[in-house]
Amino acid sequence: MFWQKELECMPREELRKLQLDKLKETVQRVYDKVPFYRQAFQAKGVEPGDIKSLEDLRKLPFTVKQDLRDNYPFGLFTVPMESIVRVHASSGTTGKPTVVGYTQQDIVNWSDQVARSITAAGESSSSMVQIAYGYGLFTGGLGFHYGAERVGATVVPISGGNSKRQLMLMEDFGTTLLCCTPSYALNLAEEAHENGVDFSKLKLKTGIFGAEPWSLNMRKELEAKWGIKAMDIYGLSEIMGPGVSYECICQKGLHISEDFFLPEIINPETGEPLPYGEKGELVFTTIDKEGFPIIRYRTRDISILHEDKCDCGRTFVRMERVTGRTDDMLIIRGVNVFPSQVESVLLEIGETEPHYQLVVDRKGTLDELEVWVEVSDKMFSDEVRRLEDIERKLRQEINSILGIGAKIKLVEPKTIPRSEGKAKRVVDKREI
Ligand code: DLL
Repeated sequence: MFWQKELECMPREELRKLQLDKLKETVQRVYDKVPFYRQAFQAKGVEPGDIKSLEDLRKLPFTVKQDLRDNYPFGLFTVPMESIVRVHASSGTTGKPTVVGYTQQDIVNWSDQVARSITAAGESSSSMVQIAYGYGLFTGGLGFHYGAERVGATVVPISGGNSKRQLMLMEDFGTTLLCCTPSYALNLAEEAHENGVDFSKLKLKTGIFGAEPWSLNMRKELEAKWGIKAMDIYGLSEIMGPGVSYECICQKGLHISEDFFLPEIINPETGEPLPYGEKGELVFTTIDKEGFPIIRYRTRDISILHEDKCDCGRTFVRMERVTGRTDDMLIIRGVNVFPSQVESVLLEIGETEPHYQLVVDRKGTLDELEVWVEVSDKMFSDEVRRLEDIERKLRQEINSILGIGAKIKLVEPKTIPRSEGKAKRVVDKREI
């Protein structure tokens, strides 16, 4: 068992003391070692000595993704390169990737965080863990790998893709825990079905899914299809990787490893911190990272924090599942639309397949939203009336949830590209 009870269940007063000590140390260190931070602090008229309480955190400037790019590749590291044992990077859509670095101790801490997540999901040293997150510069594969080894489980480091092989090993090795993106888990379930895999013979018990937004209805779908508990895990490379927060078996939000990270929710427009219970953009400060500490990093992810105690006994604050990113948000005819809202409707109605894509285009001056969604072979050969009925139902429901009209396009099975990692939910053809 890997259960850091003394930390994960620490009384909040004690935790706050620990956090403040660590915050002060981190702030002093970035100020001393990283010219970017010294300048940013000076521009805001703040010095390390001004941090006397956790509330003083809000005096510090934010860090954004562009700051990482401007200091590419290693400009924000606080230790000499000889102390860095690993780098990861995320590609982003344009230009240079953003690079992060870890010391030996950072890797130990990160492994502990992922080990906590695996334990909280109900898995243990007797688990057979199939890691189908991509290995490489992406933090998913190696992050889970070290965490599962830390738990003492048996690791199957298969990486993403090659579904037939995934399924063969899952059966032959008796995988109990599958780690991958929710969209790939869905894709695999479909292939298993098509290949006549006998689900009742599988030993699979748990999935730990993350790296992209997924709705509660998608959770239900994955739990039913596989006959497992589907747990959410959140993280980002700038902060650490997977395991920044994780679900326990209560499945009531994700516990943030608060002995390592200070979370805040801010109003994305004004940058003002918001109280617990209010929705906004997640911001993290790392307080125990050697290689690449980061101050008030704006994640662009939207969530809500809750401080009330969880039935599992953990005292760490919980964040609600991330429903989208401020930069994933589509603005269609002035209305904010998140792909996860559409996903939720499709799965709620349940008459189509769970594979979908939002296609946005501009006709003249007007934005148009099309929701492409697959229907089964059998349904495709059904009466036209039936298909029209489904279309109408979806149109009405999406209209009432989003507040804008969308065209529904029912497409044949396998029309929508399958993902092996993060799914591409939006095709935006507008030229703005
Ligand atoms: O996706 C780390 C990770 C790997 C998390 C495996 C969980 C499992 P990045 O590639 O840097 O890191 O992407 C980070 O992915 O800011 C969110 O927008 C999104 N994301 C990650 N986990 C979740 C989740 C990894 N559980 C970005 N729900 C983050 C929703 C998520 N979005």
